[in-house]
Amino acid sequence: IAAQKTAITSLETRIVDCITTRRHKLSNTEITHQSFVIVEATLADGTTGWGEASTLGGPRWSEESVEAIKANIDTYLAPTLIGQPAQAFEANALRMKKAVSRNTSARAAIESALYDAAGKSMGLPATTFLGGPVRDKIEVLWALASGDADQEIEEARAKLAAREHRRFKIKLGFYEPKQDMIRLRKIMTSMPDGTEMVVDINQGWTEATFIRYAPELADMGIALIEQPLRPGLLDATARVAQRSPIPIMTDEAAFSTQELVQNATAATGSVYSLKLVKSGGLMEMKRAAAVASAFGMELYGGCLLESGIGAAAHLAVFATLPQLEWGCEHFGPRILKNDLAKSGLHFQDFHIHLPAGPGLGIEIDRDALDDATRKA
Ligand code: MUC
Ligand code: MG
Repeated sequence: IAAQKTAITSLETRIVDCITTRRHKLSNTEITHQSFVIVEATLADGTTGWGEASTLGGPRWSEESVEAIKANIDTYLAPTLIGQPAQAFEANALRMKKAVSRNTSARAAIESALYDAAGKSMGLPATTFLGGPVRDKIEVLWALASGDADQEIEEARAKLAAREHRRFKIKLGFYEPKQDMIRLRKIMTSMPDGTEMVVDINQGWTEATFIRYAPELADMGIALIEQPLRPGLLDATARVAQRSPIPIMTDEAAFSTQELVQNATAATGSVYSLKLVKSGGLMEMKRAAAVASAFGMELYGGCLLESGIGAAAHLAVFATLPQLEWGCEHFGPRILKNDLAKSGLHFQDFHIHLPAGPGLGIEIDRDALDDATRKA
């Protein structure tokens, strides 16, 4: 009977374009809006659940574009799930894997919507299906990425004053390293002593550039270096990690858990950034966390500038992890002019709080969603 009540009756998709509060620059792309595919799952008892597939700069940060995600969900993924019980999470994940290869963002969005819908239908938070929470708030950092040091200093100071963020991530690699060092030093000398700063190079450096500039990063007290080299450069990244005085975080180099194992075995880094867009689902992201931990890596709760919908799905998993040494970076809801969730997510005292309530615990802002929906 429970299965009938929670049978999936539809999986509706829409593309949304959400304007950001400022330009966000990465080594290989820049954005002034975030595009997502929003999935609305409806169950036989009328319950609905929400999921979000995030992209960054079109099919640039990863190979999926919103147009492809929507087409692949509508044509190949949704039809395999209609009639299945929403809470048959493993079986549904297998069905999706059988229907498409990779398409991780698309599969993760559907899985989020099913956790949300099943949870709401049963009156349980999504975390219950993932082992239950072991924390109810997570330290959350903010990313500085306008490329203008004065603006970045002002932005960081405002976040500190509002007690929203006290750890920052800065994007490097869109300028020459020399220029980036000047920019970074200016920012670091303007921050309170001990401010934790992560640098994300998004594959922008070579091994030689790394060897040349890592001592400067160490001198500035940088806490963590994210994805300095291109994915696939296992040997070079391992050499870099071995000589680096600062821990290296693996991001784009490890989407699948197999890629994570290859990187961990090659010792390319000692921290792993968890993202739904990489793992392809909530369960798989939790498994990736276990694999990384088993290799002795520390964990970082990564993002792809998701709205409150995607952030809540990540938080449901992050809250249940035995370890999450580096906290998370789900500042996405705050960099959108209009977040797609109107309640549930709460930023306070440098932390993001786990939404309470059934499913993902958020309420959708239908006006914001309709306004952002791309017209055909
Ligand atoms: C990335 O590579 O980490 C996440 C935060 C941010 O500023 O960019 C993204 C992608
Ligand atoms: Mg990154």
